[in-house]
Amino acid sequence: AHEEGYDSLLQKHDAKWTKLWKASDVVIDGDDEAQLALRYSLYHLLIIAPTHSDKVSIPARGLSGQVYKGAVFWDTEMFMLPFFLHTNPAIARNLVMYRCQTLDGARRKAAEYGFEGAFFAWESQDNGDDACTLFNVTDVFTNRPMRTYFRDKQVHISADVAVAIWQYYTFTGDESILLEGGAETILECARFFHSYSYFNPTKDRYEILDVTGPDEYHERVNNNAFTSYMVKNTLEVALDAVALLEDRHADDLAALLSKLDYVETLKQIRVMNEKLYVPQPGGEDGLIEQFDGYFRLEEVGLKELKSRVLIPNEYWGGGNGLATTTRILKQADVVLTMHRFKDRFSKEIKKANWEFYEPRTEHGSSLSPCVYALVASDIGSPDWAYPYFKKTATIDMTGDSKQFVGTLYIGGTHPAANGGAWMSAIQGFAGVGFHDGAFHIDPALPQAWKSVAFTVQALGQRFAVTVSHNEISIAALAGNTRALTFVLNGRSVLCQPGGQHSVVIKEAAAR
Ligand code: IFM
Repeated sequence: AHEEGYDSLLQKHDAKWTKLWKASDVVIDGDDEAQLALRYSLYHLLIIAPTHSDKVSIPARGLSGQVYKGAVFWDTEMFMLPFFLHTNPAIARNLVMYRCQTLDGARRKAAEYGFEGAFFAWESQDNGDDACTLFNVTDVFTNRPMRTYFRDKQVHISADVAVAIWQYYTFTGDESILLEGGAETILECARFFHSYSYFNPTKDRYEILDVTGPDEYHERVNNNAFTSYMVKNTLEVALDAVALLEDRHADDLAALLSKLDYVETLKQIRVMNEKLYVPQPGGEDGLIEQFDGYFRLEEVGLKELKSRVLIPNEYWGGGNGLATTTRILKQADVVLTMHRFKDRFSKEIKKANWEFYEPRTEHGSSLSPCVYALVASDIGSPDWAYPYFKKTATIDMTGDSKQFVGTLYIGGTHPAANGGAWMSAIQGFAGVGFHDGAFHIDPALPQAWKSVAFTVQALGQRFAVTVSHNEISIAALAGNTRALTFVLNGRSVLCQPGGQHSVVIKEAAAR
């Protein structure tokens, strides 16, 4: 470095950051505070992203401290991956490959619990082994370790991983990920769920029992909505991956099925996919019950529950926590299901569930507010979304987050919230989605925002997008080699290399 000299190093540094910001920046016109907070969030994601290796991923507190032992959670797949997929697919690939590289750790964990396939670590280390301890909360009343079931029962982690791999493939078209461990990982996750599931002969259906969903205050529940939808999605992507390989890489598929001894399993997975129970919106109110029996729990307001706290930082979950016997949830669960599977629910159903679950959500996890922002934007209520976006985007600027669970300090930076801030702005307010090979843009900007401009990419093609209250503009960026379809507020356009399109919109009215 000394030999190269300060000026040259500074120039290189500057060039690198310019390139990164060009791909990742989001420019908000009309809201300087949001602009600062969002850039701050993106900066944090960029400085901890593994650009150099596909054997590491991003831990839940980045590199800011020792809490969670530097381990990787579902935070990465669920809340950070979308930003990288849309802006920097090489990093997205590294994140996804980390899971493929740690498949053996997930196999070890499945075997340890007596299951088949791959059960990913709740707190994943370098080799995929689980850093999560069985007693990971200290009871503030007795000062004794408390049994929790994060490690044993948050099985949705294997679904989060499998679906992320497929998402990477559909977003980038990069089939190599499937051949380099992606397909194997997806199939092993599906196999895990088959072995974990219970076939209910009376109801002639598979069920996913004894799990802990995102809402960690209610452990070991049956038919948790989020978990069951994600498991179903895992089976679907496993079958999609098999169909794709059959079509395009038949020899690789045959070798994989034989290596994994998977021919029988594949048949079982097809049947399970047909017969898996996923909780549906019920009754006149259209609510999805978070898990079996949730509606029978005590109805109590958050304020009232807080007034029952005896010792600051006492844990609300576990066997006898304050929230355990009530309908108060730690973080978005059913509403996260509404976001992940937005096309499977009507606006009315999403609204009803948002309105029901929001007042009952403590937002005790930094992963929660952005989900409420996303679904509020999706139903055309950006002003409901805005405070949740702000909470997410400013979390590490204000320090306004939970700092202790029991006696454990859990402060530090919050990369999942940083990713959630990007999601709320781009997938929420700007209304960007990518599915079936096309970008869909249905904005619902908050009042304060005059416009938002950003870059997105998919299938190797990059575009500049500007969204205002009455117009969406897109422009293909230099280097594009093929056309991509955009559905802008319901109107379909084919954006050729070098192409530009604008459509006038009646914002939110279309939703
Ligand atoms: O992964 C999260 C979990 O959902 C809630 N507790 C903190 C974890 C790490 O951020």
